[in-house]
Amino acid sequence: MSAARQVLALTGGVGGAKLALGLQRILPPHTLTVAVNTGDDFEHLGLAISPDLDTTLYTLAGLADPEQGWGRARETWTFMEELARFSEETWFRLGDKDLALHIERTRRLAAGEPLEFITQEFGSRLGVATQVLPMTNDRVRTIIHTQEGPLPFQEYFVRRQCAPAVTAIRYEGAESASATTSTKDLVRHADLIAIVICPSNPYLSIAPLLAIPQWRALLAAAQVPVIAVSPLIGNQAIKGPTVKIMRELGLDASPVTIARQYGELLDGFVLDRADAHLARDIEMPTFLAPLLMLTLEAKERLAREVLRFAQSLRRPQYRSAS
Ligand code: FO1
Repeated sequence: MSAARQVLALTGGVGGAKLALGLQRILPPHTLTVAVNTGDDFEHLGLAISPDLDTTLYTLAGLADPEQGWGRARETWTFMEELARFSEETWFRLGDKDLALHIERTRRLAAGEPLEFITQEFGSRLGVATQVLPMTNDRVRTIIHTQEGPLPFQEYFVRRQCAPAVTAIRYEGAESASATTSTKDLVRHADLIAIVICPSNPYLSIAPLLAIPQWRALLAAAQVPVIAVSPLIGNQAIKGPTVKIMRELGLDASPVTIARQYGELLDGFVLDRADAHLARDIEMPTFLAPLLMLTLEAKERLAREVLRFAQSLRRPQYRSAS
């Protein structure tokens, strides 16, 4: 693979970042771009928090907490302990090291800098050889409608631990949001070879990006294969509440449902080897690979297989040239 060839990965937080790390490790430096969900972003204690961006940055920099997947490894919690003396707002845990990023991002956003530039600089200061970008510079907020009423994303996910039953999910602001200039340029770039949708939660992590009309148009017009990796193995999520949410929304919790939802955006779908029998129900080329990424080697192996699959697919004929 020549050094100029570029890969674009779309991801949410912890699950998707694992494949992004595998891709980063097998690709030449500066040939991977990761566009990250910002529907989970929120303002907390006066700070601008972008959890999925930070999870991706920390993972690619080798700084993420290995057990929980988000936040910093070897974190200390003095700030939270002191905060608990003065406030009840302790349900969302901000570690001492992590806090630095939130404070600096908040300062720079308030000074009018786009999130894209701030994130690019954080990436280079962390020595990350991958371009990490927000899905948009605009404000998009995922709202979870539940049987108990609408909840902002982090209220649902962290404070309520995904307990309330989901009735619908809205991505506020997505209709009028734009993709970033860097991603628009990349999708039209002659050296782009593949777009990979990571095995992130389709409803919470990938759908906010796909709810941005400009992103859908970019993917539809892309002149390279777009493939997705299943976040489910059988009817089990690799991580998180995907299956619970699918059942609450009345959907069959199966990789087939997810492949059909991505539908025409995709040229191919990667299934776990255990799901070989599902391939016949998926109306596009499929590829079988071990999807559990418990080790660094497993992440690299999946990344290699995913790119090999993408490159085996013929350039989509039905797409109009951009
Ligand atoms: N997840 C939790 O379950 N509890 C937390 O207290 C928490 C704090 C937190 C702080 C910074 C950050 O970047 C992420 C954090 N997360 C926490 C993870 C995060 O909220 C979710 O995993 C994502 O939004 C879903 O992708």
